Amino acid sequence: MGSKTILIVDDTIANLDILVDLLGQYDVIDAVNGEDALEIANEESIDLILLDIMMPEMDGYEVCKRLKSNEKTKDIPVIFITAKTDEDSIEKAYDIGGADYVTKPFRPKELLSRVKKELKLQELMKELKLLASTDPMTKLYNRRYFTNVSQHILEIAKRENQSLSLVMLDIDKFKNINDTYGHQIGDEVIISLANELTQNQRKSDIVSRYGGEEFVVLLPNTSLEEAIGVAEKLREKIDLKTINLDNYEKLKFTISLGVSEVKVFNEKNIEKALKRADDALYTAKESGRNRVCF
Ligand code: GH3
Ligand code: MG
Ligand code: MG
Ligand code: MG
Repeated sequence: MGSKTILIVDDTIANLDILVDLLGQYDVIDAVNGEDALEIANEESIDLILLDIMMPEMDGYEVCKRLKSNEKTKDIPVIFITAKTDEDSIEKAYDIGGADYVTKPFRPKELLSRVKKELKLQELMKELKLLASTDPMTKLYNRRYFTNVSQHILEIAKRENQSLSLVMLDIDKFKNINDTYGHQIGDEVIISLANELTQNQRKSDIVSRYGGEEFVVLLPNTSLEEAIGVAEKLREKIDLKTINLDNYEKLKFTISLGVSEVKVFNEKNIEKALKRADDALYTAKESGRNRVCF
């Protein structure tokens, strides 16, 4: 699980001291005002925030609102810790996305237990997100995640005035591989292709398993010509690759690829570009396989 980092925000130094002491088993960072807290949350990797409400300049509610409206900090759980005990304050805290609410003077063991519970929930949430976004066999992003994130990447491309391209690829005559060597070897072929795809990607590229033996790579800041180059390199790499089976047999396979560029300023999502890549992939299959079309 690794060491967890907790950000404590309170304008009263004495309160900070008590909390830092109490949470000694964790890595603790403290902040005496909202501005500093927001900056730290944005720059450091924070697992949980303990947030005072009554602070000069920016109060805890405002800090929480800003945390929740920032993509980078919106998932950090916030436990309010405050002298405000009225119902309306509590309701408001939860309404704006607070995870828990503890009143001062707090009971140390209770607060520690709530902190532990929140960190545990956060851990489970991360696990769930990973499960929901990846394909267990290849560890690549699944189609659902790909569709979500592609929208986000298209918006960045628009904003930064950058090109955006797609490569769709499919293993050639994969049914033959399954029929000849069995499903399990077929799985190994899919996994080894997935590994090649991730090894050859740039950090910003999104590689996803789109279907059974079909993959899509989204290439930010990449023109059609450049994407064709990427696709051709991949095709060659796989063409030259040999998989050594346990029985010393050697297995070779090829892929066909379709490339398209997203019309960043004319298309609302990547659907049309996916269709063009799919059509190009079909052409690659029809014209003999083991080739790149666009
Ligand atoms: P083509 O060159 O036209 O693509 O021929 P193909 O035989 O590869 O045809 P197609 O793409 O339609 O076939 C895909 C096959 O992949 C069918 C399915 O049984 C198999 N398949 C899909 N997912 C998996 C998987 O996870 N593991 C294995 N072993 N096989 C899979
Ligand atoms: Mg205060
Ligand atoms: Mg195929
Ligand atoms: Mg297929």
